[in-house]
Amino acid sequence: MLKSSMLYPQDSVSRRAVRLDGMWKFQLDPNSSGIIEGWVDGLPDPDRIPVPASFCDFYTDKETREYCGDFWYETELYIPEEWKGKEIDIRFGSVTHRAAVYFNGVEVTSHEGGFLPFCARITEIARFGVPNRLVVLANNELSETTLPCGTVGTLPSGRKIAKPYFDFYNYAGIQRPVWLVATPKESVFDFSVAHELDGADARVRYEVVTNGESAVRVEVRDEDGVTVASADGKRGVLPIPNVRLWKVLDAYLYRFTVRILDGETVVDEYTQEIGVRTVDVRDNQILINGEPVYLKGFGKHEDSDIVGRGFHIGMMKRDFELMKWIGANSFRTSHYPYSEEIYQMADREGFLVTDEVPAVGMFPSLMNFAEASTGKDTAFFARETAPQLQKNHLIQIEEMIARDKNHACVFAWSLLNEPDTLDESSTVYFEKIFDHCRALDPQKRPRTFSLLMNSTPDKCKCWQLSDFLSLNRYFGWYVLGGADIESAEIAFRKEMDQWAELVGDRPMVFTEYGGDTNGGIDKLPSVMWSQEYQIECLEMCHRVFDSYPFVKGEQVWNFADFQTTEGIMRMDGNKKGIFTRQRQPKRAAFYLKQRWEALPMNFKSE
Ligand code: BDP
Repeated sequence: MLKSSMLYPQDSVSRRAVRLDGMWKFQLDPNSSGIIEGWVDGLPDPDRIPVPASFCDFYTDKETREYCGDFWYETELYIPEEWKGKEIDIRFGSVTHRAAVYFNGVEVTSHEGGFLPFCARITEIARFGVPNRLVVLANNELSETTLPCGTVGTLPSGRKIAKPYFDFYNYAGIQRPVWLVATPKESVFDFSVAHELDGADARVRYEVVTNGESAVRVEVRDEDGVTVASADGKRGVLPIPNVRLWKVLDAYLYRFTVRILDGETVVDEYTQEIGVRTVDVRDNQILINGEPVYLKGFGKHEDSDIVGRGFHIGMMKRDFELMKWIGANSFRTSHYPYSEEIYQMADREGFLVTDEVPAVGMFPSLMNFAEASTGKDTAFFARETAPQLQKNHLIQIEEMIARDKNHACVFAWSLLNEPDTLDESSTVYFEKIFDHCRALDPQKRPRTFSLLMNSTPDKCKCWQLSDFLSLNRYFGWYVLGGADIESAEIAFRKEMDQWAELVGDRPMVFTEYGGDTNGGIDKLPSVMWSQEYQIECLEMCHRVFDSYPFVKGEQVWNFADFQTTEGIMRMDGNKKGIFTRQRQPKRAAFYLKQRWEALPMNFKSE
């Protein structure tokens, strides 16, 4: 059961939501002495940094950028007198990777996991008319029991450094918006919708959770504000005659309003946009509203200059414009649930989103992307850390589904990225994860996970759990790159022939493929890292995809270059972007645009 409501903050007749973003006090706590020294009552020697943002890339010294351990934030806020009698919360879009929150010196909540929201209820200790002190103790250490997985190293000087089991930089901080929220004592805690189509009509099955017994009424309005359906009660079915469906790249959003009523008086009102659409996987096809869709798009990251993983509304807008320009229709939130604002935009733009939980690094190697092809025997899920890891994994799936379940854009859940699948212990671990997801999702969307190179058809013990298969494959890059690309294609086809024997009626989507490319290097003839080679590598992969009818999607790795841990495999970050980190096209972007604009939405099912 969730500790707090996951509903996105909003103003309504009964609610108020105020952003607390801006310059906050900030201080590192390398000895973890802040609690004993009373920092909960105010930071002794703070700097000031922006919220939301990762703290790392503001600084010019390595120690601060690479800092690993406890760190603190502080701000001051006023609570309006008119809010007396309401429940008051501080809502964090996320704090990476964990946080304890202190309000006026009292611990009000703590939260594990860096990519999902949580609330701190402050009603009892809120002061009106005087400043209130909000202090957050955050921590960015990784371990094998937390998501994502990694460990902490110690340098000779005693300084801790992050050792992620994944390549993206371990950005941390208050990376998403923070809100001060007022809700009535009796309020809407949660709601869900699920859709069925019947000819030209739809039925929206709904369920509302409130914290009281007062009557509930729900209403659906179209984009012109006309009420098209309404019903009384906490659960029921709303018939929408002549429905305008949410379609891929042709979104239509109804407004779904829940009201708690005391007679005719509105006690609470909450409104969210919903798209009416169905999702099915059948006969090697991914079906939206019964119509086959071929996925074109990317694995992405929340990553940009200076603010790191911090939510940046301008960057979000630019990314969607680039995705529309290039002819994409989908993306995966690799490797963690993204900011909520991004799903709202995907709903509006009609993009399909595979929503991924931060289950990455679940493979026993510090550099899984480098050792992907060694195929050595491992058993990550047989370790003694696995039960605790699984507990956290299940909680984060619950929080992710609670947060994102009503988004039309979310058509699938990705439950792991490149985990160990070679040992029986993986199957045991996975089954619980997949069952939990199915049980929690009111729309019973397809579940998948991205298979590492060594999860081959003959060795992988878990692929059967996926409703559609997701493959990460680097033929032509990590495997047989450069002058060997001809052999890469042969090896790729050999593996695909084996899959063809196995997949049955399941579709397959490529969730990663491509190669590192320096946007400044042009070479004739091509060499690895040149822009020309990136195109050749993609072309080779596409030739392979196009020869297998059950391949129903291609999501290139990555949308844009992104920052990583330093290493000999990375030149100031991962350069597999089709766009640079500054969101300008590499040559491959024009090639992809040409291909994707030519592929019909129902490619291979025409
Ligand atoms: C895969 C990972 C991804 C890496 C990518 C790469 O899923 O996070 O960035 O390879 O090596 O192993 O570029």
